Amino acid sequence: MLEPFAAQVMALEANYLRVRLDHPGPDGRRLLLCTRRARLAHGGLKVMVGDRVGVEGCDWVEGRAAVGSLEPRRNQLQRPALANVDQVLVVMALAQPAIDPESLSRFLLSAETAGAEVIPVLSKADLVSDQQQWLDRLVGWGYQALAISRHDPAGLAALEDRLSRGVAVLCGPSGVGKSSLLNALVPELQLRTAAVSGKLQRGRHTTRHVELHDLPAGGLLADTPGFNRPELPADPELVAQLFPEIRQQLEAGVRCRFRNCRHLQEPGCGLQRQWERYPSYVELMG
Ligand SMILES: Nc1nc2c(ncn2[C@@H]2O[C@H](COP(=O)(O)OP(=O)(O)O)[C@@H](O)[C@H]2O)c(=O)[nH]1
Ligand SMILES: [Mg+2]
Ligand SMILES: [Zn+2]
Repeated sequence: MLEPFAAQVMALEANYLRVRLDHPGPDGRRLLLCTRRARLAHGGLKVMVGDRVGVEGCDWVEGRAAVGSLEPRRNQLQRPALANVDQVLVVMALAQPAIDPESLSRFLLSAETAGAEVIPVLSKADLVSDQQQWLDRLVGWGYQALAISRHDPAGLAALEDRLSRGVAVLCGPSGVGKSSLLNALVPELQLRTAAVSGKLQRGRHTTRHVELHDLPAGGLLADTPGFNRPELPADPELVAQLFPEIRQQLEAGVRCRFRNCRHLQEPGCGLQRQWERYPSYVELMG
C-alpha cells in the first residue's frame, strides 16, 4: 500500500483528527489519531467530521498519522457541522416532550438544506397509544416517518433497514432520545444519557461533539448535541427545495408558467396549494 491512504474523519478533538481508513493498515488497524499538515491550514480549509481525507506519515505502532489533503465535499450540514451526509434522521419525541408541529417542521426544513435524504423518527412511541396520527400527518408533509422506542426491537430493526450504510446523523432538540437511540443501535457504546429533568421535560445537553460511530450492519451514525431552534436559509430561492410537498409535485410534472416560479399566487402556477404546510411556505417566502 502506498501513501496517502483514503480515510474519513470520525471526530475532531482539540488538536487532533480521528480518522478511519477505508482499508485496514498492515496490522489490521483502521483508526488513526492525526495531526493536520500545515498546507491544509494554508488553503484556509477547515476539516469537518465526515470529510474524506488523504492520510500520510503513518506510524502503525502508535496509531498516529497526519492529514495532508481534503477531498471536495458532496454536501454539508451546518448544524450539526457534518460533511458528506447521506441521511438526516430528525428525531422528535411523541411524548415527553410532546411534538410541537412548528418545531418539527423547522427541524425538517433545516435538515433538508444538505440535500440528503431526510427521515423523521418519532421516538418514545412506548409512551403514546396513537402513533398513526402523526405518521399519517407526516405523509401529508411528504415523509415516510418511523415511530420507534428503544424498548421495541422491531422499530429499531425497521430504522436499521432504512439506513443506507453511508453517513447518517441524528438531529433534533435535546431530550428526545437521540443518544438513547444511538446506544440501542450500537450496543457497545455507553453514551451518557440524561434523565429528562424537571417540569420542562427537557433532557440536559450531554453530547458535546459530533462524532461518527460504526453501525454493526455497516454505515456510520453521528449523534449530535441537541439545539432547539435550527437556522433556515434566508434566500427564498432555496426555500422551495426544502419542501418535499413542492419537490414531489414538480417531479410529478406539475408545470408552472415561469421558469423561476415562486409558487405563490402567480397566474399560470400549476402548483397545488392544498397542503398543510403551504401557509408556512408562504411565510418563509416573505
Ligand atoms: N419512554 C421512553 N423514554 C426514552 C426513550 N428514549 C429515551 N428516553 C428518555 O429520554 C431522556 C432523554 O434521552 P437522551 O437519549 O439523553 O436524549 P437526547 O438529548 O436526545 O440525546 C432520557 O431520560 C431517556 O431515558 C424511549 O424510547 N422511551
Ligand atoms: Mg444526547
Ligand atoms: Zn409555480
